[in-house]
Order: sequence, then structure tokens, then C-alpha cells
Amino acid sequence: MFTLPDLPYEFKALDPYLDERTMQLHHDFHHATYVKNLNDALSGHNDLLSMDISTLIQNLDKVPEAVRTKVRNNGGGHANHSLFWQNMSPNGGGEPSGNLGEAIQNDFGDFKSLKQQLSEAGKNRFGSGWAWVYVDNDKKLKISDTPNQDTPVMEGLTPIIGIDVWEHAYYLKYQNRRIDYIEAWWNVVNWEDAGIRYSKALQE
Ligand code: MN3
Repeated sequence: MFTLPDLPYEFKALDPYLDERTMQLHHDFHHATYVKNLNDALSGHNDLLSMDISTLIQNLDKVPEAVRTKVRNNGGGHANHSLFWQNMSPNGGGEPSGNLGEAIQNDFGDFKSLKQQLSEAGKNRFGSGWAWVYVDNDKKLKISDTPNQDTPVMEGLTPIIGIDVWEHAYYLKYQNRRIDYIEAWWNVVNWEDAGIRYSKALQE
């Protein structure tokens, strides 16, 4: 069975950038529902229920066709939100240093360019989805955006940071102003966590 991870901080910890009520609804209802729907869809398939979530969503061809779309959407939702909570911190923001900071300079020129490109990707994603910085097969940092709960993980790639641009992530505080939410979100990005994920990706 898949389980809902605890938030690594309090609901109000990311205020004023992400408000308490949004965080609570997002974690306790939206993410919890993805986990419940995923477990329901895989009921009776103990081999699939015992996989880790990344392995499961990289192997959707092994999931019975009748529930494959449900598993894609809810499994993706579980994976994405699990990463998203880790990807933020009340001590976040600023710019990454170390390996990741150097890689950003090499692959984007500077941090400002990365920030601008990821923000654009999030702003331009039509409807619901995510924008990502991920490591490609040549170990380069790239930017993409995905619809619904799709993720670079489904292509066997490693996301380093991701921003949820579904309306449920921001509507209470920012209404239709997605770009204001994205701007605010940069203040809570957990670069320490991102740096650890990047170092692991280089070793894979
Ligand atoms: Mn969400």
C-alpha cells in the first residue's frame, strides 16, 4: 500500500508565500486522495502495491490496461506531491551553491536564466500540470512542463525541482494570478534538498 507522507513542516510554515489553508487542503485532501485512489485502483495487485512509486510509474505497461490511466494520474500525483513537499522549506529561497549551482551556470548561463525559463514554463502550461528542472540522460539540466500529473520520472528522468501549477496549489491566495504564485514560490525552494537529489542523479 502507498501512504501519505507527513509534511516536513507545519501547514503555516511557508506563509506568506503559500498560505496555511492552501497547504492543508493540498496535503490532507488533494494528495491524500491521490494515495487513496492509487491504492483502490491497484487493489488485489500486491506486486504493484509493493513497488516504490517511481518504479511503478516508470513501468505503467505492467499495470492492467483497465486501471492504467488511473494509476498514471494518481500514481503521478502521489510521486509529484511527495517531491513537492520536500522541495520546499521555510528556510528556502535564495540560490543554490555547490554542484547544483555550478551545473546551473554551465547549463543555463546563470541562475536568473534558469529562474526565468522555469517560471515561463509554469506560466505557459495550459490547464493543469507541472514545470520541472530535471536531469536528462546526458546529465544536463533541462526544463520541461507536463500536463496533469505526468512527470519526467515516467520517462526515466530525474526531476530536481518541480512546481505544481494546478489551480488548487494557489487559487485561494492568488486566484487567477498564477505568475504571482510562481514568483512567491521561489522564496521557499529548498535548494539543499534539490542539491542532494542532483548529486544522486549524477551517480545513477
Ligand atoms: Mn497539487
